[in-house]
Amino acid sequence: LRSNLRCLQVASSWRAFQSFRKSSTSSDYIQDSIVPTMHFQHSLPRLPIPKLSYTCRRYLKSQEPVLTPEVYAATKKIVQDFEKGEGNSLNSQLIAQNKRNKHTSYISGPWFDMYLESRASIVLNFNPYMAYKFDERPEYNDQLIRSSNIVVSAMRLMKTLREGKLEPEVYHLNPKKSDTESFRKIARWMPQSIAAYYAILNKAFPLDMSQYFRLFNSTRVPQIGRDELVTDDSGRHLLVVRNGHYYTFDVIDQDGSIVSPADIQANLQYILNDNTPRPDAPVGYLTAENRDVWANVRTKIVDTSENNAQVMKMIDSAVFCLCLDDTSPDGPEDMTRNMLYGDAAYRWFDKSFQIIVCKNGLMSVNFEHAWGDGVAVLRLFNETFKDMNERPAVSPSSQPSNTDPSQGVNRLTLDLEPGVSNAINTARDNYEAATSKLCIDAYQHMDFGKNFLKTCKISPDSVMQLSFQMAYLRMTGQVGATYESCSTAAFKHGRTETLRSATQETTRCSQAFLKDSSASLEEKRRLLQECSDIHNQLTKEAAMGQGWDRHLFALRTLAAKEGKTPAIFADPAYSFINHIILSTSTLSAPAVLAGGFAPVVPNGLGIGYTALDDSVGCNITSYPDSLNASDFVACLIDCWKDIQDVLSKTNKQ
Ligand code: BUJ
Repeated sequence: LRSNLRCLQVASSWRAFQSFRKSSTSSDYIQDSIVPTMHFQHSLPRLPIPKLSYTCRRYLKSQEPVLTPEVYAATKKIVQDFEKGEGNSLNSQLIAQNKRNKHTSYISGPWFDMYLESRASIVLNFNPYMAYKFDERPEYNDQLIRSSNIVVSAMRLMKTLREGKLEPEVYHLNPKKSDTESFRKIARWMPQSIAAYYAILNKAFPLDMSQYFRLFNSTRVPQIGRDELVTDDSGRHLLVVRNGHYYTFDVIDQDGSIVSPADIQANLQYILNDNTPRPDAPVGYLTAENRDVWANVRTKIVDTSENNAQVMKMIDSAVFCLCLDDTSPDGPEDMTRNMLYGDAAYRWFDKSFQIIVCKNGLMSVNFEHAWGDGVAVLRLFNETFKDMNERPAVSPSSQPSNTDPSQGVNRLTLDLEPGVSNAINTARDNYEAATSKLCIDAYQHMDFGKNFLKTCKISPDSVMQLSFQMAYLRMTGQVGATYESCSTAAFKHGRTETLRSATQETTRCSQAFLKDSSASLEEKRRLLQECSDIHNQLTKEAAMGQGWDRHLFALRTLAAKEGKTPAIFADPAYSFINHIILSTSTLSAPAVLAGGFAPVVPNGLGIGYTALDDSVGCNITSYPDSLNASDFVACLIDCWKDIQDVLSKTNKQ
């Protein structure tokens, strides 16, 4: 019932979202796709529930490298019993429930709950960031120019999306065949009920776009026990945060058109020139608090006055949050500190996304994770970057309009009771304590990249993942539980699957690369190939929804609802493999300068990485209880050199 209700909510929000239509000039759009945005959505394939026997087999395969043989034997017995007994009946229930809920995926509900029920601060624990490359035209990196342009480009994207003119997101396996006009012309005439099948037959995989309606006008609102995602697309204003002050002004006019860029520029200039001193208790810190604490304080704020209730409504319904930082991050560590968290007097972490623009023009997206995943945010990222480059709304010679910005810009003020100010001070102390512990190091290795690895017929991602295993083994003598995020957006309401990249193969290979190993060059080359082969297989499986993590997670959730904890989940080995030491995620897009996230456990590492044509790079975070990020980077560089050495020597032979 709960999941049905949620679906109704989603459907009605989507209808309201689409009803926002109005004829505007073509400069208000980033594109006019001949295939409507949601054309494939209705016929997307459903996320499969893997066979229980496959899940058990895959789970045991992932456990093998992290457990001792004795512990593994005990876990194997528990898993076999689960498969024959309790697991079997839970799985039948899951299958039946899934059949009754054809509009969604079996993971969607539990995954929203996982995020929204967590009471931990969303800062460091959930929100990641992605940084944009600088504009190649230095004069466009001026803070006012860049922020005016990103606002207009984001609004163009919002309008394009809402009017169904945004190209559907499609992963083209064979772009020459399907990323073509003729494919689009045929696809648009296909009835929506079969359009995705047609695309898939052409090796074009349409991706789920159900998350997109939460890109704009959306906020995670703290509530006791479980937060709520709120989308109010009647909001026409932008939220701007600077120096503890919160401002709004309209970026969409009453007719639904984008406000003139000159007016937007004038309003942003006005905010940048505002010298009002920083308040003693900036409310932004609260959005980084424990969620129950924040929920209680927020209720107090809202109950204090009608003005406060209105202010909160304005914040929640704003199109997005623009953070105008007074900093100029210098170097990768400084950038990650600024963009992953920064000064919370310049943030509202609950918004679906914040765009942070620094004094030196460095710009990032920091996003709340409950509503959506990397695919939707990357689309926002890529489209806005492209639009700002190709069709910047303002240029260094543009003059802000001479309308009076004090009429359009609202500085929001809250009536804060002493209890609330105290809560903000505590929130600030907690924030400083948590964020100051984070260690960060990043490195770009210029000696090889995808091009070289492809000539060796080795999967670049497998080399990256193997290098993490090697470095961890060299530093600790152990195999750490490892998570590689993999999108399952090729399925209706798919989210992510975990690719368990620590395998028997990576362990064998990492051991063979230890300094005291007697493995020959050929032996090492063969082991590298084995790692690549198994990694390719695991990648395909995860992307097809054939991992074990989400399936077991759904079964565990189902059992918990009945007050049961089957032995497989009480087994310490299950907790062990889910205490993620190496949390990894990768991104490579032309617009991306860098990105990052914090470790998910105190003794773990957060590893953002990229494999580019001629270089590989990583951005690593750690806490004091774990391996240090910089030590790990140093060891990683040695591993990359050793792998390259073996590959180049054996490639020549
Ligand atoms: O897996 C999931 O469900 C969501 C994951 C969660 N987690 C981050 C914990 C793995 N979320 C994502 O994967 C989204 C992450 C978005 C940021 C990715 C950053 C990648 C940065 C690469 C660039 C580093 C290059 C530095 C070079 C100096």
